[in-house]
Amino acid sequence: MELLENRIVFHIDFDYFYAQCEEIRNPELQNKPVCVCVFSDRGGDSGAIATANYTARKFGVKSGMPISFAKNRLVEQNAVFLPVDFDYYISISEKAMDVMKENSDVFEYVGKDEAYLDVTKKTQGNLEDAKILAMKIKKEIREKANLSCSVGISPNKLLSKIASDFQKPDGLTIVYPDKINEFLEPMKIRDIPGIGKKTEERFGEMNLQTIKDVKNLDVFALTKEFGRKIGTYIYNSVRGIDQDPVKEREPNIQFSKIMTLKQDSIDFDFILKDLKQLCDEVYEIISKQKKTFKSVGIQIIQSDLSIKTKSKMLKNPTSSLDELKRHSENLLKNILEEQKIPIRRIGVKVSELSETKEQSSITNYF
Ligand code: DCP
Ligand code: CA
Ligand code: CA
Repeated sequence: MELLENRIVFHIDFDYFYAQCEEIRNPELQNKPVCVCVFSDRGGDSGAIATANYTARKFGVKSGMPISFAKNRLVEQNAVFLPVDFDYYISISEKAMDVMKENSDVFEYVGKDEAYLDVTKKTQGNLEDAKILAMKIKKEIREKANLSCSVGISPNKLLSKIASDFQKPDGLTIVYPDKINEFLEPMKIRDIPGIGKKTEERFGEMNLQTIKDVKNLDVFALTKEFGRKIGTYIYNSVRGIDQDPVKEREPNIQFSKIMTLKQDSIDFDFILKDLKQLCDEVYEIISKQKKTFKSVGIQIIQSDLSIKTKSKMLKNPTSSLDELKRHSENLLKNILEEQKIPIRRIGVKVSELSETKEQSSITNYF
């Protein structure tokens, strides 16, 4: 068997992703605090901050915070609050993902703004070559997608994930095999991916704060406290041990189906028939692949061939055909309200996909 300790794994994560995309679209935003918001249906400022640029973060704005809190923290800062635009972020993400894919032996897509790359063969296991490759990837992502990202380099996914977060934004952190303990020990337990607030609190009750502190517990104590699976995970993680291979996984961000109407039309009932059929077809694909979706969109191509899209972010992920039809129907109604040019083609899209039954990722246990 190949020695897993001799691997070179990158974790690459885009910096303040949604907010950076907004800055790319409108460079004037760069010097201002920028908050990207998920506004809820209730209107006004109800909803949460998806992310904010680093200027806004200086004022304490964080992902998940209510929009009204963020507004309070940013009064008189000339801050900008924008609604999320997933389609746009995905188009930028795809360009950057292509760069990473081309530059890896094995490419594992994790989400819109991050991926793991196994580059052991490409770099012949040499960390200096790996550093040069990482700089090349950063440069190419900057050129092709205009995007800054942070890279973590180490022998495994766990350490690289922690390392990519270590010097953000625009970071590049290498964890050399003989410096693993030095790197990990001063960190908070919470810095281990998958360790949530509850687990941190339980360690707090035992008066353990840092990763070094946790190393005083043997594997029996840990499994007794957290169960075999999580206990072993923590035991290994605090020692920088992670055997999980980088698994080939392509972005699977969205599914869509599109068809041409029998004749150009702006008639709701006429178009609805086709729309429902498209929903059935999209549903068939995603149910086969056991996916849930959290966003529904429709696209129309008008008789002058120009394109319009509308989408709706749902509160919770779902795999229901009824919901897919209901939301698509509403979006169609919505579009037709202001539609003057006849529609030639119509499409349905689901995105924000996840596995129906979350895979056995450790994070699910916390
Ligand atoms: N996101 C969200 N809601 C959250 C957390 C994140 O909608 N509670 C979205 C917006 C982020 C994107 O996911 O731009 C990526 O999340 P990250 O945790 O990687 O954070 P950022 O990329 O925004 O910032 P950074 O990686 O620079 O810390
Ligand atoms: Ca990020
Ligand atoms: Ca991320």
